[in-house]
Amino acid sequence: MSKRKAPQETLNEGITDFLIELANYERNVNRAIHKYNAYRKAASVIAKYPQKIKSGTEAKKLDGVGAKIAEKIDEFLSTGKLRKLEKIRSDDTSSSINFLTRVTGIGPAAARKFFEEGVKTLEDLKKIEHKLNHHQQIELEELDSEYIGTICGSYRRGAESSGDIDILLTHPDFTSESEKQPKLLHAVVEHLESIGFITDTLSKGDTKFMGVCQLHKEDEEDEDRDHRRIDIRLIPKDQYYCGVLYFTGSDIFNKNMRTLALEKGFTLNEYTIRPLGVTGMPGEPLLVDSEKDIFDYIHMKYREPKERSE
Ligand code: DCT
Ligand code: MG
Repeated sequence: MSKRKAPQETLNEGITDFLIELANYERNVNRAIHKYNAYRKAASVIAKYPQKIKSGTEAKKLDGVGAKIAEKIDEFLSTGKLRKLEKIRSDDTSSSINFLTRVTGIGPAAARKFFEEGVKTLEDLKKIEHKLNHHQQIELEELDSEYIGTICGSYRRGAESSGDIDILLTHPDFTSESEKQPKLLHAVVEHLESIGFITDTLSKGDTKFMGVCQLHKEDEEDEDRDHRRIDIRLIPKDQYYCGVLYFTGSDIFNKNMRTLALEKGFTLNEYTIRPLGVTGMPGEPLLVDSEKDIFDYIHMKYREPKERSE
């Protein structure tokens, strides 16, 4: 469902965006809560203003827009940017503190304290993870944008309804050669528990979680929730796409594809695709960086998930 903005919200979006960025800077970096409030108030009245603002003077007529903000609006309207913001963005201190405050559970005060102790980046935060509280740790994992996840099974094939939910997860730090990384799986599970999506755990291992989740039915009473079995698997990055292919199915499609692979001299399973030698012995796993790579190896035309019923 797309959340379209009311037209007046987008009319002066350039201005409201820079005001909010300045507000956050004042709160997070300078701890200047009055300035923060002033920028927020100006952003809010401008967002409600039903016309495109053409000058600082015009904006100044609005309650909450003073001379200094009007000046910034003029600068923004004539140059498309703001020197003050350019400076803030390029400043190491403010960008680090702003970054740190994006980890929920780290407020401006804690962010500054971390910064002063030399903790400035995601890497630094990971090193002192033991010092973070539980909530901060979960959000830290979430902030890690390198996760890759795919909902597989009949859902990915576009089925109207699915018996269960199969989620595959990977991260570049986790490969079949690396150490196990159960935390990569557990952080995601804990997050889904904290938002009330996962309701029960049947089993939780290093690489596989089995449990129950609840889906809200949009058009029904709040209490009426739909419970589903959910499996989440953490897969080494180098085996991820063979896993995605397998768990997308269908089972019949998989069987047919494996048969074709064998005819072409490859053995394919949920982990790897390997060439078969003359003796029929499988060789080393082939490099796979997408589902399409697997189709290509066996000279099969790529099929979209919704075309994989058989
Ligand atoms: N799979 C397979 N062979 C099997 C069982 C499963 O190749 N014997 C693969 C293909 C689908 C994937 O695992 C997930 O299995 P299910 O959840 O059982 O199937 P589904 O297609 O997602 O159907 P449902 O809507 O019933 O969950
Ligand atoms: Mg399924």
